[in-house]
Amino acid sequence: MAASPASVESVIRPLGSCLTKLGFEVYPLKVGWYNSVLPPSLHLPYPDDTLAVVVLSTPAMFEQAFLPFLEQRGIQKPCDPVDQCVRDCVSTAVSQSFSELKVDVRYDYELLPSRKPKFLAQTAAHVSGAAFYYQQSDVTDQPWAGKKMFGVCIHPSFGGWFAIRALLVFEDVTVGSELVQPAPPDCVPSREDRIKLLEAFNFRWQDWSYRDIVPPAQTYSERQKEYFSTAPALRLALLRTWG
Ligand code: B12
Repeated sequence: MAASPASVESVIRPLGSCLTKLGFEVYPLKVGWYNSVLPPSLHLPYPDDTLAVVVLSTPAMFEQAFLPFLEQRGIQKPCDPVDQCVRDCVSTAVSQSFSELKVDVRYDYELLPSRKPKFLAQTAAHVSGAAFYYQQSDVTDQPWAGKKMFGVCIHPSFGGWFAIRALLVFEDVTVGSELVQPAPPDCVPSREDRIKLLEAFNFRWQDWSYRDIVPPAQTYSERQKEYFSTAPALRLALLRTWG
């Protein structure tokens, strides 16, 4: 595809129309927005104006994509079934919509030979405007006395009830000033709530409470919660009990 002002729309529209109905969301970004906040060892090896798209799963993905996927395909060991489903949905959308484009698809669970993640999902979500990434450094006068606290993204509609699944880099699509970087909505603006959020994410993520730091439009269903709170090694057995 030739670089043109229509490039962003002509990528986002077909991708969105395949993936939205399966419970995903897609957000465009420029590689330069991502690389500018990271050290060179974590850069994506593409020019700054290259178009990329970050893919999130919303609570609906479980019922709209995952359960039908299991029904049709069954369980293919040894891969994680949700990862398999996401891979299937994303690669089908990419090959149906962009058979002529070179697309570098990176999943959240993939590692480089250096053992670093293939992309930093939270940084990508933040710079695309999809979900604010609350990091330790976003809290003034920190109460944690030098302890490392992992950061967490919060989505304006789904709070913490979502996941960041993939980054697609459209290697030959260059975008110019028509793609303006949106600021992610700062839905946890106060210091007290940011402390509450980071403590819930780091110390008790299993109780789901960090996900409700803003009132969510939709949360995971009971069945989805049961699935994700089961240890990965026991999930296949759980799926079998669902028939
Ligand atoms: Co985890 N995990 N994880 N995880 N994990 C991910 C972070 C992710 C994104 C996976 C996903 O959605 N598919 C989610 C978080 C979703 C969200 O943010 N809303 C996730 C989750 C949900 C969890 C768990 C709740 C378990 C679960 O349900 N899956 C727990 C909770 C944490 C806990 O233990 N209490 C969990 C646990 C873990 C462990 C196993 C502990 C490790 C280590 C955690 C960590 O390092 N953050 C873990 C990993 C490794 C990951 C993974 C695969 C990579 C994260 C990583 O290594 N980052 C990601 C998926 C992915 O990204 N591919 C999921 C590298 C570090 C160095 O990055 O701290 O962000 P960083 O630092 C960079 C930024 O600060 C950036 O530069 C730094 C690098 O130099 N930067 C930026 C600098 N300045 C600026 C400025 C701005 C503005 C920005 C945007 C960035």
